[in-house]
Amino acid sequence: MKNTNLKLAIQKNGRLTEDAVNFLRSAGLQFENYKQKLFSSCRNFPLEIVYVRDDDIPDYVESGAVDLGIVGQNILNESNKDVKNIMNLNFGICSLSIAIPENSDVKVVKQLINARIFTSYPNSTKKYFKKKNIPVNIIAVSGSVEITPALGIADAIVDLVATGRTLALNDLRIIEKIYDSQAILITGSKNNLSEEKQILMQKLINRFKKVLSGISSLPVEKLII
Ligand code: PRT
Ligand code: ZN
Repeated sequence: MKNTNLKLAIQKNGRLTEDAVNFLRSAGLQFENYKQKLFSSCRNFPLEIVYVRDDDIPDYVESGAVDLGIVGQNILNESNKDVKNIMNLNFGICSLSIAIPENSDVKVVKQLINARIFTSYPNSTKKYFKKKNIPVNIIAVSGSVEITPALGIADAIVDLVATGRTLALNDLRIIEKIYDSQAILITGSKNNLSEEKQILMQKLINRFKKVLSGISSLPVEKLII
């Protein structure tokens, strides 16, 4: 039987999970505890919520494996997939920033010429320095980027910053912001959705818009009448 339910991917277990679940629930969607499952079906809307690694979400959305996804703008900027941002969701707020040791003599980014820059965001970093015409050595690592200056292997890092506590703990300071990021709702640019699914998606988007504008007062028992 053809499954006409919409599919929405969210992060399975990470910084965006709780906020994404709360957001969906505040839009009136009713679904079971997400922790034990890889997907949940909503009781009151033809929607399946799929729980995956955040890095995989743009791929699943681009290929049409899921119709919608909630992911950090940073992941999208880094992965360069053919998906579109439907709306900013106002959580997961952070920035991708360049940081240097507290005691560094560097005052402006231009002085980072030929510097060794460690990051988990090599594409965003490369793009930024290329645009600025500053040649640098970018070294990609998968995590714990903040430790690399103390190890003596990095002159600067490029990493996500939210409160700035992690940088401060590691005696690092921001010298420049590359971009701001927050959680966004995405869909595929080229997916051929059935008319039925398009209508459902529009209903869901309208509902999300109401939550974001703080005027959601619709009954939650039944979303489609
Ligand atoms: O397992 P999976 O691959 O799904 O998750 P992940 O480990 O790759 O990602 P996760 O859960 O750490 O982050 C998910 C998303 O949350 C990111 O892609 C961002 O969109 C968003 N986000 C918001 C953040 C932060 N704030 C953030 N502060 N992601 C990471 N950080 C890290 C940062 O890398 C640094 O290590 O927190 C540290 C800095 O935080 P502050 O508060 O000390 O500045
Ligand atoms: Zn990830």
